[in-house]
Amino acid sequence: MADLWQDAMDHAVAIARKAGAVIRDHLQGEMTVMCKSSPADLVTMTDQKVEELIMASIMEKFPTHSLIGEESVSAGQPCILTDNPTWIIDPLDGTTNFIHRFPFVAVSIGFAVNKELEFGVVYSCIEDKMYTGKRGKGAFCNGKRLQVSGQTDIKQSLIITELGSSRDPEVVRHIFSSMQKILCIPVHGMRCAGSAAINMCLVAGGAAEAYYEIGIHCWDISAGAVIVSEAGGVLMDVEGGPLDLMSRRVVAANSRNVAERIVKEIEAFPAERDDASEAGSA
Ligand code: LIP
Repeated sequence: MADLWQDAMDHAVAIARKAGAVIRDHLQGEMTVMCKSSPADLVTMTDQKVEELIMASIMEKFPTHSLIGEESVSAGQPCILTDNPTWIIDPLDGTTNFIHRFPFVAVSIGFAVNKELEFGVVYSCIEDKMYTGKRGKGAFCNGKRLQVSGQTDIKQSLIITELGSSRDPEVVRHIFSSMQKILCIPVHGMRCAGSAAINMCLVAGGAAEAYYEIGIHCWDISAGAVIVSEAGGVLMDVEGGPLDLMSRRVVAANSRNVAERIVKEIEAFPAERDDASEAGSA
């Protein structure tokens, strides 16, 4: 069916644009910064306000759908992906960037049915870039089709990762050890943009060959996952095998070749699953 979920996707684009305008507006004002799981895992009133705005708008139009949102989960809501149509929302991906006015922040909205991602919308609101991907229909940025890079030689690749928000010395050691090994393959370079969603869109658009991270959440990567795969890229777990949205681990690359080469160098470390409390209560 050609237009399945098109109305939901149109709504996601409209609400992401509206949310992005609020974020841009709040960039100018005073910010109240709070900590979540660590002194570097930050949240602002803007994250919370924008999530409320997005959720209220979705509930009004699609009252039977389910919602998973970063700030609602932080406030104790469950993080469960069921077969019901489910919106997976990061109202402000790149909160640390936002706080420092480092200009890469995004609204990220993924949508899954029967646990399969149907579309993703990432609005990089300072750059005013609207990225979209719909299963079987391609990926676009401001209406222009996206295609991953054709570079499959890891030694000529640019790799994106993040330093994450944990300051546990053991976690930091693993992160730097993986980076050192990848850098010394050698690759052309490594980058951190500070937003998982934007990192994935950069891979989708061919600006980098791969992005990997351990410690992200389902709301950081759901939308980007559709955009990368619809741009011709591949998604994988950091130890190979299929991507598990709830595992807090991701490799997104332009090709299987590059993804598998990175996987050989990544030092995996434990990260509690997004659906851990559900698994525990089952
Ligand atoms: C952030 C991610 C970033 C990651 C941070 C954090 P937030 O999301 O996009 O890539 O390194 O740990 O999860 O918290 O700004 O929505």
